[in-house]
Amino acid sequence: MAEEPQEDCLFCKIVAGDVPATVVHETDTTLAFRDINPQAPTHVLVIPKEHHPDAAALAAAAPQLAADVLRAAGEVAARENIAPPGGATVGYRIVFNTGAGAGQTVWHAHAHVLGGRGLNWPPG
Ligand code: IU
Repeated sequence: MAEEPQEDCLFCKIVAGDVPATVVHETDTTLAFRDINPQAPTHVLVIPKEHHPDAAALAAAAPQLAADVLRAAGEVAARENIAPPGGATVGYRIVFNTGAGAGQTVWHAHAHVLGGRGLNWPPG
């Protein structure tokens, strides 16, 4: 089910162009921009342009759109030169923090694409 832009949603405002962001990739349905507080040399957020509150809600309501976000995340990784193949040090992480206890602070579904350094497991 399509959701309307939410007036109080930061990422809806970025989609609308009302809040600036450093956009690195855009498709008809997704937008990718650099995180303002990067946790790795590459830290890009990929969002559906349509408002969904988190990744699970997105996948349940709009599975094709969820797939669009994942495909865009892969395209961002390729552009940022963090995608395999490229040797043992190349790789990236796609993270959907879901719920406050997992660190979600913006209630518009978004994939973090992180790479450009070694990434430990398990995550914190
Ligand atoms: P989270 O998974 O909901 O915690 O991710 C939200 C991210 O949005 C977080 O990494 C912030 O640094 C980032 N962010 C941003 O890029 N631009 C902003 O204006 C704000 C947050 I507020």
